[in-house]
Amino acid sequence: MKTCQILGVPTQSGTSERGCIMGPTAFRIAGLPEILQELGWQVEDVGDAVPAAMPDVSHSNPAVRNLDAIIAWTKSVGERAYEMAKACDFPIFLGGDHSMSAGTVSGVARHTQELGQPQFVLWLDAHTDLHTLHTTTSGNLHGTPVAYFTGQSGFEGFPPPAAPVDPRNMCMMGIRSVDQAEKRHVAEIGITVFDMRAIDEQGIVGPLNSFLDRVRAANGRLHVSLDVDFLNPDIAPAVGTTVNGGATFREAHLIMEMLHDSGLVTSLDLAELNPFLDVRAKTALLMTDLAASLFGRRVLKRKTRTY
Ligand code: 5AB
Ligand code: MN
Ligand code: MN
Ligand code: MN
Repeated sequence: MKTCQILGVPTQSGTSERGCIMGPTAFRIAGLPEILQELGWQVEDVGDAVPAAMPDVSHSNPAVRNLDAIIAWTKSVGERAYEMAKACDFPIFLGGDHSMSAGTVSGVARHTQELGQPQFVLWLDAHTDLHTLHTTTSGNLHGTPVAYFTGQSGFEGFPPPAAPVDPRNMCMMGIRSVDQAEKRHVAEIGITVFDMRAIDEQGIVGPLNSFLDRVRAANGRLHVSLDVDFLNPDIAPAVGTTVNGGATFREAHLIMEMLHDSGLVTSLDLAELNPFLDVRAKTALLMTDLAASLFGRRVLKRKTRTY
């Protein structure tokens, strides 16, 4: 039986909006571990990560918020993610704001490097999260994990990622809010971006298959990072950074179903769920159902849930 470990990563220091600390609990109440078991996986919930000791740090950019806490989380989550990637077939990380992914992606990529395979990342988000400590103007470090784990400079005080992800092995979908500094950066380092305009024009299937073909051809391992704000806010209101014009219910499920069929995905983040902002748990339930599609739940067998 395929094994999966689930780790809660209750970060919220990466955002100014409080509530992401409740994210892992909401996923557990929504029944994610049991659903994956029903789908034939051997599931172990390994509890919640705790941050390492907070370093005494400051930064020249006065906007930067909670740098000590984010460094502490990145250290501990990076270790936990690395251990999980070694110990099971499929680690799942329940966020927590998206600063969690500085740790999760760098941790799984370290194991992938040991296996001698390339790490690929599919980033499903309204945002590119490509700021560094120097370019962020909001100071919210959930806007920085991609720059960190791809090994960009500008992360003084952080442990350098053991195996930086090659930006050319990254694909972003759903993008529709990018700051000036990120725009320059994204083009420069060669990330493939299918923004919402591209999805409007081409749909999901062509763009996603072109990326999955590359992962397969390179014998890569694929990490998927799903930010709640990838989804349109009317179906997924439980997030601090809503942006109109996001992915629909079916676009999102189709991505998950195609990812399952590809057999290429080896780890997953469910990021940015803020249950404090939810409406009758509909976002927590939708995110859980999306994970279920990624783990093989088929439409004809799907239980109907009322959101
Ligand atoms: B999320 C923004 N670029 O830097 C900033 O939700 C938003 O993890 C960051 O994608 C959003 O504050 C971070 C304006
Ligand atoms: Mn994000
Ligand atoms: Mn986002
Ligand atoms: Mn930012």
